Amino acid sequence: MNQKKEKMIKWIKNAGTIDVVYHIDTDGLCSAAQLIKYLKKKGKNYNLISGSPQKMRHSSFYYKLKSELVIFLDLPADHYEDEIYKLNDRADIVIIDHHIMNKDMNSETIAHFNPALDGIDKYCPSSKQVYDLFRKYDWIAAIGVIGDLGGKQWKEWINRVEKRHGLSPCKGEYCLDSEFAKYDHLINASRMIKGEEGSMEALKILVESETFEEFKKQSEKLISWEQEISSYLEELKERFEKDKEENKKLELLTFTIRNPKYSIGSALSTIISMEHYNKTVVLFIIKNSIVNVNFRRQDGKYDMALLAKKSVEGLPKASGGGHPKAAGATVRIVDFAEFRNNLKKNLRAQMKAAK
Ligand SMILES: [Mn+2]
Repeated sequence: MNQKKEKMIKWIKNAGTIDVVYHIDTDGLCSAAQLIKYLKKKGKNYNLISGSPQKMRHSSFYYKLKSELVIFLDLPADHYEDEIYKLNDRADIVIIDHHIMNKDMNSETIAHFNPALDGIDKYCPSSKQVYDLFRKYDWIAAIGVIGDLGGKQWKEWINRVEKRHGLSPCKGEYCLDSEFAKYDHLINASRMIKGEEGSMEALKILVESETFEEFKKQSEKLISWEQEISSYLEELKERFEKDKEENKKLELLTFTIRNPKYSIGSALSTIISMEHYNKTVVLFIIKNSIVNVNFRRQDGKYDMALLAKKSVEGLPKASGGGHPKAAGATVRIVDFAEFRNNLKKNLRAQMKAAK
């Protein structure tokens, strides 16, 4: 880890400009904020590029990366090794990510951080990985860790951070009762309402706030967005309880939403799955000719990343993956029926294997 860190610090020091590619969820934004603060302190120039596993599947995405050093945060760059190696011909690469590892990419010109490589044997969101590298903004890391549902594994650490900032210690299993969790909601809301522009706004506030107190004040402007999202989520939660489809044998709850007002798939599936802890929850969000799918299974009995990945196999222009408890997929509407069959088949296979 130290050698890798030294290499990264040296590359940062020598680079004229640095491309920072980050995932636009709370964990990705909190990872980016910590890194950007470091770059600013060092007087470095940087470009911010928001990424997602979907975007990274396309070669055209990599045209945007023009600097001699590219840092990927909370994005499974090792899953796109062909593109990464091509990019590596013209840039040094740092990958700080905690998705299930596909490949150890470490080399002379790539520094790859993943909990699986760094001797961390528990679920560890990227915000915490970045914090462990720079050790400066614990409150930002705590928001990111809770946002990525890492509160269960990092509760003692979060309690210490809370104490340092004069907050009372959270008690809930995932620390969702923490003061820091509120700011995860605010950050999420800005992305759900305004998309990339909203997440940029949240990132800007994180970067411009030196202390947690400052951030609390600055983020007040996001509150009205959060209120709008909260009531929309409430409305959809009620609709879910009324209209969900249940497959008892497969312990599966599914729900379809057409043209939602905001991009709420990830947040809604997390909320619902917490209330249906021992069920596999799958949301289908249909927009135009595309279906976005969110998979959740909070008791960890089945692997959602595997389920997502397997269920898109053989489907053109589809992708799927993520974490064991939370995953996502994208499929074309013309393949929706086949995808649903795959989903049931693969879930059945996992149940059988678990017995
Ligand atoms: Mn993450």
